[in-house]
Amino acid sequence: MKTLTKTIKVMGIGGAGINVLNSLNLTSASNIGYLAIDTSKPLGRSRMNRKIQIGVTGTDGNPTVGQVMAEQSKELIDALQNVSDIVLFCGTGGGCGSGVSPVVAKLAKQMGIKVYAVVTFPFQHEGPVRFLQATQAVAKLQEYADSVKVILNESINLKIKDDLTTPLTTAFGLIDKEMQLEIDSLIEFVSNNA
Ligand SMILES: Nc1nc2c(ncn2[C@@H]2O[C@H](COP(=O)(O)OP(=O)(O)OP(=O)(O)O)[C@@H](O)[C@H]2O)c(=O)[nH]1
Ligand SMILES: [Mg+2]
Repeated sequence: MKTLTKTIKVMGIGGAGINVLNSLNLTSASNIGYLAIDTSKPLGRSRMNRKIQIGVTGTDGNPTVGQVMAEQSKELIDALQNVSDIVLFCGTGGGCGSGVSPVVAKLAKQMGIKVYAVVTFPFQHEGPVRFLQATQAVAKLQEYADSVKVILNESINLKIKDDLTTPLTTAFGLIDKEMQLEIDSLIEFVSNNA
């Protein structure tokens, strides 16, 4: 049964999150809001009218910096007021998505908001630091969010491994599509389940 009593925030966090947010098919439903969150420049690229810039210096790839920026952001708390459900997404492994997303999920949990996360996990070639940062971010999200869908970038690599000429942007494009499908079905699920 459809209900409009829910107020859903769809949040793209960090570079990858905002890329995906920019390519979503936006619904005009009045109870669904879209929000781009970043700690550095890419926010300028977002076509969302609602944006939160929670830092100016960037994170230098360090999730602890992203975490602190998120914890100090009053705007972030304001954005969670009167929200019943959040669908958040990012690429883990860097500083913004990995640092900010768990803070959003934790705050939301404290406020009684349901959180559904969709995240990517870095390619092996991105190295051990990103791997560790991603692992820690996913663990934190699993602690606070109601559901966490992890899309392994490597799984896309498997699909295209025979074509060594496939550029990274093509791989990211495929991953973005997979994220979009997950996000769309979560929005539908949340909208249709009172
Ligand atoms: N699907 C997809 N994944 C991306 C894209 N760009 C980067 N990634 C992946 O997402 C991870 C995080 O990258 P970003 O989103 O750029 O990082 P960030 O969260 O903005 O963090 P910082 O820039 O380090 O503060 C990377 O390690 C990649 O695995 C993209 O355009 N699409
Ligand atoms: Mg970034």
